[in-house]
Order: sequence, then structure tokens, then C-alpha cells
Amino acid sequence: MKNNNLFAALRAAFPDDLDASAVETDNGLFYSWRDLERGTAMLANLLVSLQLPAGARIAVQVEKSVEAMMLYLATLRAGYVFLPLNTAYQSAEMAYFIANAEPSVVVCSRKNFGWVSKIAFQQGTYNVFSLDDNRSGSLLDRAAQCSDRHEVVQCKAEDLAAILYTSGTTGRSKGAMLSHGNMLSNAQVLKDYWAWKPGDVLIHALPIFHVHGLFVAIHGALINGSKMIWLSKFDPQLVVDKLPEATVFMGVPTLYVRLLAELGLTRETCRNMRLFVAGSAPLLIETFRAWQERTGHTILERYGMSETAMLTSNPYDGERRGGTVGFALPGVTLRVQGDRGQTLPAGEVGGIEVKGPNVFQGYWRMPEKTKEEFTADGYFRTGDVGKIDERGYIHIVGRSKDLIISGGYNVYPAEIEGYINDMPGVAESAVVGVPHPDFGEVGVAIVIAKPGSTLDGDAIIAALKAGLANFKIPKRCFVVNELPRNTMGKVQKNLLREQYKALFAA
Ligand code: MLC
Ligand code: AMP
Repeated sequence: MKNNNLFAALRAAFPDDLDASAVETDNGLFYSWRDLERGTAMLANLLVSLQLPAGARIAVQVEKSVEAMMLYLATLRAGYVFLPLNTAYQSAEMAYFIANAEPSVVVCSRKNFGWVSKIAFQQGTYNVFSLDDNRSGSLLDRAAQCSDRHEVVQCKAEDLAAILYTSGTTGRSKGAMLSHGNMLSNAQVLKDYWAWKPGDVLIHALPIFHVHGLFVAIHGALINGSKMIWLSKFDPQLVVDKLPEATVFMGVPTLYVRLLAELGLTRETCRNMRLFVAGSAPLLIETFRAWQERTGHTILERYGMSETAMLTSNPYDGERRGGTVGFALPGVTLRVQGDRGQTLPAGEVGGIEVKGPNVFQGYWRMPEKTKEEFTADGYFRTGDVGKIDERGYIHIVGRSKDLIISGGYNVYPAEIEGYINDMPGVAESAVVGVPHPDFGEVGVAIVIAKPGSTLDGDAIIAALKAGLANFKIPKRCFVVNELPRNTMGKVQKNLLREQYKALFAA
């Protein structure tokens, strides 16, 4: 029987020479393909030794490291479900994810072990391990005692491989369930579409708790048997230093904006590069053009989301058009729908809906929510608004979901407003996204005090910092007397966006 385990496909692409370099880190470490094979086997055997139930979730909130990547691969290998969590999440956010996902194993940084294990124990999860980015922690101590041989677990294409939490427009985060088949189909399509070649070397500079860094970048390199230059954190100068040794780079638009500020970024430093990929947020046409002028390379912009992995891409051969996200990938069907559920012709703006082998299995334990997001004929409503131009290129022109994308991270205003509204003296608040030269977009909070209360915007921001992931904190907070409303009494966020749009003008 064919094994649809994603790890089996990645493992099959390892080069014949297992002693060749698979990963080189920014602190001078080298990992061979054999190291990846053995390390993932030991970690998989550790998970197996815990006698976890089928479909067990392995929740992981750790700093970026090659061992953390191996833990992801080991989870696939052993047939469990990986649940990556942003390191910026604080205790209330972690408590929600752990309560909602009910993981059988929790892995965290040593410095957070006290509070994370407390949350885990309260939820009945007793397998809590530590893992730090200097190859230490109880996870590795335990794995060191396990065999380095492990037979990849047999999986069906629809078996769950990962749950990615994405914030909800209302209420709490939803866990998008991705299967082995979802991710394998996407990885195979991108390998061909982006023409991965023998000898390609990827600079991996993104975090590994979201689709872009964890799936697009890691699967891309591994399924091509390609070496990764592994940066623990995005550092523009280090990326420029490494460019001459690399052929592929992937980043959110903020990474490109920051790289352009490096004088060392030249045609000469990019001489061996083959492909620059951007996505996760809109790439400004100014950045697209400045990159072309400075490096001689045309950034390839693509579009995707946690629920679907990659959906569209500009062509590898053929014109890459700035301000567009290219064409639906092979196997993906994409349509633009009008208000009455009709499919719109080229040039008209509507809701983007998609279908394909990459589209997720639904939201974790939210069948109703899942149902709402799919049409009767099986298309997933992305919540993005766009159009297809006369040449077939797809443009994302906005979002129907109330979402801010800041430096490639999603921030849901409703979540932040909820925290602000719970603060003493606050009558009401609105959080909107405004343009920002570095992060593309950032949140701004506009708050109304209760009669008789006095509020201070900076104090509100300071209070938010105590409870929320740092990237979600509005960059400014204004206390005003009233919010603009329509005749129905609904806050007109478009007017607020307009009013504050020049706040961070470059
Ligand atoms: C950091 N800060 C941010 C921020 N990142 N503020 C808004 N938005 C962000 N994204 C703030 C911190 O709160 C802090 O503020 C200050 O910046 C410095 O923090 P830092 O951690 O030192 O920041 P830095 O390392 O410079 O991080 C910036 C970044 C990072 C751009 C490198 O945000 C990043 O790696 N973004 C990539 C996200 C990503 O991978 N997205 C893919 C999602 S997948 P203070 O006030 O505390 O000093 C997806 C699907 C798809 O969307 O299609 O790919
Ligand atoms: P996430 O939930 O983090 O996976 O974010 C997915 C969202 O990011 C999509 O629904 C889009 O709104 C946005 N996105 C991803 N890629 C692009 C892109 N190239 N251009 C514009 N928006 C994008």
C-alpha cells in the first residue's frame, strides 16, 4: 500500500550522499542528511515511547532551531499532529490553545517551562518537555536514549499532519486542520512550478510556526533534496552576506523592505540567486520595482493562507506582474464571486473562493464554523477580495474579513478590541489597520472613555503588552470623544482608516 505520509516523500528526496550538508546554521553548525534521518528517527521513537493515542497533538512553542524543525518532521514521521505556536504568545493565548487542542505533548523553551507546564498540567497534559535553541533541553536528553532507526508510520492522504491556529474575526482562534495529502500535493506542485533544480540552496530566514517558514520554505528545500542556510532570526545584513552562496530566498514583504535598506544588496551579491519569492502580505509595487532595479531580479509574488497553503503564484517562466499574485496553481480552482453568489467575469471585484487538494479538512472541533466557510458546491471562502484581470492574473484588492496583516503576521481587531473594552474606564474601542513603511500595515486603537473616566493611550498600550503577543499591540492609541457611525449605529472603520492613514507616512 502506498504510504501518503508527507515525511516519506520528503525522506525519499534526500540525496544519495547522506553525508552531504543538509543544513548550515548561522552559528556555524552543519547537519548532514544522515543527521536529519537519525535525529527525526530518535525524536519519533521518543514520541512512540509515550504511547500516545492516534491523532495526538504535539504542541510546540520554542525558538527557531534545526532541532525544532526535526521535531516537526519527527511528528509527521510518527503519524502525530504538529501544532506550532508563535513564540510571542503569552499565557492567556497559550492557555486557550492548550485547552482547545488538548495536546498530548507540550514542548516549550526552558525559560517558559514553569508557566507553560502549569497550563499544560491544568489541562491534563503531563508530557511537557523543554527545548532550547542551543541543542539542549529535556526533549533532546530523552531522545538521546532512543534508537536512531524508525520506520515511517503508514498514513492515508486525509490523515491530519498539522493544526495551525488562525485568529477568528469574532471569538477565539480556529485551528485549521491540514492533512498529509494537503501539504504533499502543495509541496509537489511548488517544486515544479518554481522549477527547483539540483544544487539549489535556500536561505531560510522566516519563523517556523506559520505556513510560510514551516511549509513553503522547509518542504520546498527538502522535497528537492536542497541545502538550507538556516538563520535563527531574520537579520538583513546576514542575509546579504549569505546571498552569494544561495539560489532561493523566501520572505514576507517586510523582509524585502529591510533588505533594500542594506547597501550591500547589489547585483553582484545576488549573482548566484535564481529566485526571490514574496508572500503572506501584499508586496508594494514600489518594493517590487526597487528590487528589480537594485538586484536585476524580479520578485515572484504568490498568495496563500493557513487553511490552504499556497493557492496562486506568478509564473516562474513568463511575466511576473507586480501588484498581482499570478495564476491559480495547478490543481487549484479559483473563482471570484459576487454578492448574489454569481461568478464574476474578468475585471470585476468580488470574494475569492477556492477548491483543490491543498484545501484544509476544516476547523478543529468547529463543524459549524467549517460549514459556514464552504459554499454548497464545496468552495472555501478565503475572505479575500480580488479580481482576475484580462490576462488572467489575480489581484488581491482587499479583505472582507476584518484583518490587519502586520509584517506578515495576522492581527484580528476584534481580539484586541475585546482586551481594550475589558479595561477599567473604557466604554468602547475600534482597532484599524493603517499603512506602515516597515510592517506594511499596523494597528491603531481608537478608544472612548466611560463618562467620568480619564484614559491614557500609552497606558492602554502598556496594559495590552502585559497580556498579548507583541506583534498584536497597536502601535498608537488615541482617546477620543466619539467614533464615526453609520445610520445603523455601526462604527465606520473605513472613515477611521482614512483619518489615520498618514500617521506613519514614510
Ligand atoms: C515584531 N514587531 C512587530 C512585528 N514583528 N510589530 C508588528 N508586526 C510585526 N510583524 C514589533 C515587536 O512587537 C517589537 O515591538 C519590535 O517590533 C521588535 O520586535 P522583534 O521581535 O525584534 O522584531 P523583528 O525581529 O524585527 O521582527 C520583524 C519581522 C517578524 C518582520 C522579522 O515580524 C517576522 O519574522 N515576520 C514574518 C512573519 C511570517 O513568517 N509570516 C508568515 C505567515 S504565513 P516593541 O514595541 O515590543 O519593541 C501566511 C500564509 C502565507 O501568512 O501566505 O504565507
Ligand atoms: P494566514 O491566516 O496567516 O495564513 O494569512 C493568510 C492571509 O494572508 C490571506 O488570506 C491573505 O489575506 C494574506 N496574503 C497572503 N499572501 C498574500 C499576498 N501575496 N498578497 C496579499 N495578501 C496575501
